[in-house]
Amino acid sequence: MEEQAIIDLRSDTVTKPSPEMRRAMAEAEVGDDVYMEDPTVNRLQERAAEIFGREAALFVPSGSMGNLVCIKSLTHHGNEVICEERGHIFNYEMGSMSAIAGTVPRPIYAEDGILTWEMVKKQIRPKIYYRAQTGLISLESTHNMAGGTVYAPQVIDEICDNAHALGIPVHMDGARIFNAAVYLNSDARTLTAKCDTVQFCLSKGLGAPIGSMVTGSREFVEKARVYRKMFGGGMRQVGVLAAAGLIALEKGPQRLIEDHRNARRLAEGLAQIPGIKVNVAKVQTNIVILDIADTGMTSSELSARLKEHRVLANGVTPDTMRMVTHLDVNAEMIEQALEVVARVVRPKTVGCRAR
Ligand code: TLP
Repeated sequence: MEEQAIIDLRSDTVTKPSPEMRRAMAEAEVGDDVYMEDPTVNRLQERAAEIFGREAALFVPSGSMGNLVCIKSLTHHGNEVICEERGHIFNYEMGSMSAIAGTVPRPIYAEDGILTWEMVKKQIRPKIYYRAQTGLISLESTHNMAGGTVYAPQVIDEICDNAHALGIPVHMDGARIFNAAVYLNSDARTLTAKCDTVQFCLSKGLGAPIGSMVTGSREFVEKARVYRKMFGGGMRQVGVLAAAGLIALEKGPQRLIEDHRNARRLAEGLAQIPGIKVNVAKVQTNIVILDIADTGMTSSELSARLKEHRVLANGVTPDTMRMVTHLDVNAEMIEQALEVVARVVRPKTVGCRAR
């Protein structure tokens, strides 16, 4: 019997470049991008700026560096950055907003990860010289660890209008902004129109092997280019990667709807398995967060058991796990994964774990 393929639900970062991307990479026209002479990178940057309706864009090696150059470009040392408590910039970027940008996170917990102006305004520091100043508000859409949740455009606009009236810029960690756009049947430009800067990833659901873009005003991008170089992110004949990025940007968004469909089916199936709790109604895009507390296993135990059956998924906390759909997981694999989970979470283990 043929061995079952690995079903990798750890993240949409695991996607592999398509044959079309590999061909484009092999044939890419290149130059030295530190001299801004790589024609493929220049094309990618122009296209990203156009799609987002901005003056300019910059190719960066990762989403983390993209967020960091935005934070660094928009703030001063000692400033506070308002963000959501489970947000990526606060939890998964190695403390770089403090270690490198010299800022202090001011996290706020929000149901579903979605901040509102009501919540944010209470955390804005008064304009008194002896208090650290609020330098930036950072939003995340979709919100990864809250389960791929999406900001309604009015909520973003309200935060931006009020923040701008106080002279505070707003950054969008839009690693998965195209998933948000697909969910809302809108477009990335409309959703982020009022944000000062946007970071989005080419390398997640869009399918490129590497890379993110930051976009905003020309003045911002000039600063961001300086900081990218300072952080070691100046790249040379990187058109080989930008070529894949261009395909990701043009073709990636169209198929995200499939990932969303698969995630919903996954959530529905998981919700039927005794011991697993999933709020199916809250699954909007390609991320499913499941509560496994009643399975009698910790997330690392369950991860290990699933791996024995060639299904990969990571824990978020001991009691919760995340499963992410993407272009290398099809509907059939979702059904197979559900069978594996149902087999591994045996009813007799349910409720057995001492809590
Ligand atoms: N997220 C990764 C992990 O780091 C958690 C994942 O598997 O989802 N913003 C958001 C909202 C992200 O989800 C990520 C990556 C990033 C930024 C950073 O992107 P990279 O990994 O390119 O630095």
